[in-house]
Amino acid sequence: MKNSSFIVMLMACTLFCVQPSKAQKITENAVAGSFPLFANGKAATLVYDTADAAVVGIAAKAFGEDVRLISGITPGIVHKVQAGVIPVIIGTLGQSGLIDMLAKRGAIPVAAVKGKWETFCLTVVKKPFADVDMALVIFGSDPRGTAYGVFELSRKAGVSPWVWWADVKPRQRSALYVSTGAHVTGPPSVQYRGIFINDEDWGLQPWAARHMDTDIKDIGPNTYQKVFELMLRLKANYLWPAMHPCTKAFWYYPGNPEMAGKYRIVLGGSHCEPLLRNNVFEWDHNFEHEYGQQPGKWQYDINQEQIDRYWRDRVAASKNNDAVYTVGMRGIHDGGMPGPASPEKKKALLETVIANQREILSKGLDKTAADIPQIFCPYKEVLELYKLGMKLPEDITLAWADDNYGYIRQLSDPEEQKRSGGSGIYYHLSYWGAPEDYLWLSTISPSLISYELTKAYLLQARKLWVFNVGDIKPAEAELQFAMDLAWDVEAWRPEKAQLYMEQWAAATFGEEYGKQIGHIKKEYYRLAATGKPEHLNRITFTNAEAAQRLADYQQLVKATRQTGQAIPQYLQDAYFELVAYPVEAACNMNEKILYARQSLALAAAGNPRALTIADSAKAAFANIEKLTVQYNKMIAGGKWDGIMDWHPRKRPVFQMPETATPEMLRDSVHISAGDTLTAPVVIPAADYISKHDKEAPLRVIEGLGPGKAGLAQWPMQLTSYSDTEAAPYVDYKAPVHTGENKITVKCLSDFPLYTGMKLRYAIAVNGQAPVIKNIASLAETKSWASNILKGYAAGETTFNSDKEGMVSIRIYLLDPGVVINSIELN
Ligand code: REL
Repeated sequence: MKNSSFIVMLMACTLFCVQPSKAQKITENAVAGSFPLFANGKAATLVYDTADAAVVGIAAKAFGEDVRLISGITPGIVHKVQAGVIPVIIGTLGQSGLIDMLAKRGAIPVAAVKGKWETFCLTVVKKPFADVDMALVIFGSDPRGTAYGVFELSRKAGVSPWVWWADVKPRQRSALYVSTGAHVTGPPSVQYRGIFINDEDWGLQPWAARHMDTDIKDIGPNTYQKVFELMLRLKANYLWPAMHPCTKAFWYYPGNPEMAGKYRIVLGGSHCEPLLRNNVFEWDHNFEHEYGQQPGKWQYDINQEQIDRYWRDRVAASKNNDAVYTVGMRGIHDGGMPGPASPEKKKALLETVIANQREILSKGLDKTAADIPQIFCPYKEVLELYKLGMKLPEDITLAWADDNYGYIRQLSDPEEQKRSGGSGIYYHLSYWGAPEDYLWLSTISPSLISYELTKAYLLQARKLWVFNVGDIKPAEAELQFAMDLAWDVEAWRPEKAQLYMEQWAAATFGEEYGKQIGHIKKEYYRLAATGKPEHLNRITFTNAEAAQRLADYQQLVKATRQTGQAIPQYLQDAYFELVAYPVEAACNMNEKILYARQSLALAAAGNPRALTIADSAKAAFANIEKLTVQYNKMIAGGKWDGIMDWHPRKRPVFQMPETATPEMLRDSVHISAGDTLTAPVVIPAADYISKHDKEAPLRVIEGLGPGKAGLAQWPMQLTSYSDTEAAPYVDYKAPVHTGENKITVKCLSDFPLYTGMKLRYAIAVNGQAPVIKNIASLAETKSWASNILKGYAAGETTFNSDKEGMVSIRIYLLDPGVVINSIELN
């Protein structure tokens, strides 16, 4: 190319090809060239083309309402740019005439957005049209991208995604301006990011029946409409709908998939709901109504024709929806697939099922199977079949599951990482099942979520992340974290995750409360990491641990109340839902269980204080109910009536435990009151004296695992060391006594990265030969159950000392994935 033509092209591009620049600021004061969203009692007019996808209009209207909440002014919504009006032009490339016109004129940075998944741009454009001075343009690569762009502006203007779902009212402002520049966001780190509404029996279903879909008394289109709006605000796109027997199937109400279509939500089904069929209702209860005959057995080798027909019909019905289809087969609900007893034969049957399902999909949707998004979720017993060497077409996404408690069972090995369908994750923020549920409060920390999912991302699990969110409430903050991470995995890496809640609280309640609420959340997660409130009756604590735990919880409640007093009136309901209820409820649960135990111990020793302590336990029990009545009946004008249940499934932990009685003291009955050990010496893993980590970096990750922090190979190098020769290590000093010393290394209760890997550390005391320990749990075993309840896995060694004094302890981290939390001696 000649120099002169190059210069002409460059000039043309400077004039007509707008380049993206840094993010705009939203300010209350006008700065040069900024765009007035609203000012002087007037709001900019929202403009979108009616030819664009429905979700664009939906987002524009929701945004109009957001502006009204902040300013008191309802912006006009029109479909053509009008002379003299200041517009916010909203639309999708290739679908909005207005946006395409701006693109043609080179007024918006098209190249940075076009053809990308869910990508959007916010840009202030001068003189977009001859008779319009300036416009704010929000345009997306696709309709969801456009909607995300609109809700991104809402968030920047101070409207929380929880504006409706947790009553987070925005702060009123007299003016808001958007600074100049064009900012492109996306594509997201993970393609499909979603939620699974599960175990809805004690919250979402009764509440929806009472307040939202009163005509059908179920979770129906009105509820889903709100769920979908929330999802768009959180930049989520994928749903496994509610599926318990208390709810009729999502597809039973035609309004549900219709609504999903309008909101551009991609539909799916859980691990036991292949091809979008909900079997508990549709096979077990509604088949006869749908087909005029009995379904027969849910067993593929003897009832294939019927089952195929049932799947075929749903695939046909789903033609107009975006969907990621689950393939495979389990029992009607959450059990193994009926069929041959031999695992080999079962595996072969499962392969046949999947082959036939792909044919059904291909014929039903008139596409080649490889072009239809599908997932296979090796959940529980299915993982064992998969591990037998099951053949799975490579375009199917492998959706690896956690162990239901936040630890991912396994990820793709180097061969699996080459699959064209990639892999994804099914992860729990809430769970019903053995060894014990946690359906009430949401207590999983951002640090753990980030550690597990960043690790998954590193091993290429980038196609789909779906989170079991129970009833959505009260997992609001954790869900928002999960979605923010799925959108941008770099933003909240494990080493930064501990800071998330401070930032979240500042955005939700105001800058001035960020630090305090961030600290409250941090403590809340730390305490739950060594015993979720729902698991306390299954965990023993030493007397010292119990006393410390109670003191910490009471301090936390004090801080929560103090901050609560400062929170403005208009955010009180939100504060109760998002901060105070979980903290106070968790504290009361600890008081109930631990005071009850303490009262028995005191009674056994004949101490009359036993009765006062028993009263404290009973008061804590009563408080839990009182707080829940407040949630359901008193806040937000009764809007949440039915959403919160303090004893889902009436598990024993929710009952009032036995406490000391006057009779016990009178008769000096001696009863076992649990563990009364004295406390061990605890050395937090972060307190090492020196570290040697040239080969593989070791790093302290705050908020990960029991205690304040975990020490891990991070950033993860994916290298295992067969011995200690070249492995990274840390050194500690620890006191020992004469004779045998037990040394316990407490670690995150995790799994090896993938089949064939281990989870080993090595320990060497006072220069002795290192002892290698593999702390990997085998899911569903007794030791795994005990580990996940108490919050750690432990490796034990002994050291014989001929004198009392200090010794050196060296710990080598041999495998990626090992996280050390503390070294304890007694
Ligand atoms: O994926 C899950 O977590 C579920 O399978 C379980 O939580 C279980 O099905 C539960 O819903 C009980 O019915």
